[in-house]
Amino acid sequence: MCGEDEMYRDLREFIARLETEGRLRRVRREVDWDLELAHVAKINEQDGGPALLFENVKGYPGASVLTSLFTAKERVAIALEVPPETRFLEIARSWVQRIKDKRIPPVEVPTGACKEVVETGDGVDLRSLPAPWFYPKDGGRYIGTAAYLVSRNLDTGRLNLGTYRVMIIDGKRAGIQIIKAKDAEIDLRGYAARKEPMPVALVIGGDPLLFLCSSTLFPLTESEYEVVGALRDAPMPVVKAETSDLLVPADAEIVIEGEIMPGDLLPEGPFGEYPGYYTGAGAVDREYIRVKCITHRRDPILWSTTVGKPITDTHMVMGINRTASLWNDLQNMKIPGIMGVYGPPAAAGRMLAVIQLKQMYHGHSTQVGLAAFATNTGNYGLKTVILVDDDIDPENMDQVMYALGFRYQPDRGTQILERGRSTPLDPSLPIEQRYMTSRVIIDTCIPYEWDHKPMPIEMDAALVERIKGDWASYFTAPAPAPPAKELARV
Ligand SMILES: Cc1cc2nc3c(=O)[nH]c(=O)nc-3n(C[C@H](O)[C@H](O)[C@H](O)COP(=O)(O)O)c2cc1C
Ligand SMILES: [Mn+2]
Repeated sequence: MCGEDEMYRDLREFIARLETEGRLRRVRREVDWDLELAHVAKINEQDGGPALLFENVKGYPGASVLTSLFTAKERVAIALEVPPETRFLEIARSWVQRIKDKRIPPVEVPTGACKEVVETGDGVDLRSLPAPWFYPKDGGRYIGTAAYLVSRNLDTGRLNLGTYRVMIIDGKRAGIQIIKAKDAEIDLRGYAARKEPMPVALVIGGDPLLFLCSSTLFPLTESEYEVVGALRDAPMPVVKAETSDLLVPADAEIVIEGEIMPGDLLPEGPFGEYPGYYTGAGAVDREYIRVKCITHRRDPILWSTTVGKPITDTHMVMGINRTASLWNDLQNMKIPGIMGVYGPPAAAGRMLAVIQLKQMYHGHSTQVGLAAFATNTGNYGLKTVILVDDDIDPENMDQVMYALGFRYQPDRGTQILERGRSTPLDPSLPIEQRYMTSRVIIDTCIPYEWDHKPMPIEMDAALVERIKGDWASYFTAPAPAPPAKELARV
């Protein structure tokens, strides 16, 4: 047990804190995993409701399902140990500062709560866990929506944590959507060359930061375990898996161990995804996990995120982690003058970003726009960068609209780039051609090179100070005395 107040050992400590503050409710009524559970969660989220812990899932005594954990900004802030009212951009700033030039490797411990129950051989059945069926046209029950896959790179030995959706095919097989060039897909290429299966562990639970980081675009060489360590300022306790030398978080809820055989495919999907549409091509043949062993807590909590139209968990999670990782990437490029980065959750933090800068030289704003697309984060599917001057708050949409309305000049301020890496989930692209996208820089900054810049209106600073210092007096002063003489009637 870590003991310090600064971090959550596991999902349960986080749940307990949320519950104490009225930010999580238990659902005790029986709920069907077949659509009902996900629909209750989604309706709750549309109303801005709390996190939900479903304790009575039909046919699954003893297990529960957690949803809507991160649909509210306040709960994201709490997971990152900043005050709940912290603005989104400031939560991201704290993330960027905490991992700057710091990595803390995990520490191996002998055993952990994730091993309370160990199922192998005939005992292995994915359907023994209460995986929800989310939307009517989904291809199956999705057990992995807030899960992360642990894999090892054969060349470097680096352990990767990546969130990729996982659908139950049958008791011992689960389809997984690892999009091309994601870290686990690159790991898989190494095993493909050797014609060997890749050992994997699909994990649910543990410190919520594990999930926030497993769904962040860190460079291929980085281990998410070490970034989580830096964010927590303490090493992540891990244990050896049962069937491989992979390391899994000791305090996880559920660990599904197995292997992926490169090139061996089965249909996965469709799934009602976060762009608000089912995945383009319906069911697609993909690699799948052959499950060998399942370990879990005695009363496991299956954490799930809702997907579909914004704003769901998925949008908030990507909103915060893409904002933080784009900002972190830009910071690593050492470009001066970047004051703030904001990836709005409604665009999942990743299709569009607003970047605030203090221009310092000719071409500075164009440099920042191009740099955003060249980062590890922005290279993957970022389509629109809106550049704003340093007096515009990128998180304040009225101010961004002001900049777009008054400072933006379409011919000068628009630069289109034609061929960038896309996400196959983007519904703005034809279904069969979704790996490449165009991009646009929308520059609302007043040009640096103008000799005659528009003159901004400012109040008289000394007067503002005097008025503020004496504010109450404007409302408490006695009524003015009546005039001495009655005014002559006209
Ligand atoms: C809820 C959620 C679901 C996601 N599902 C997928 C998915 O099915 N496939 C995928 O490639 N990426 C998915 N992502 C995005 C990846 O998690 C993200 O790109 C991450 O960087 C992958 O890890 P990696 O960089 O180690 O490959 C999802 C993200 C979230 C928040
Ligand atoms: Mn990674």
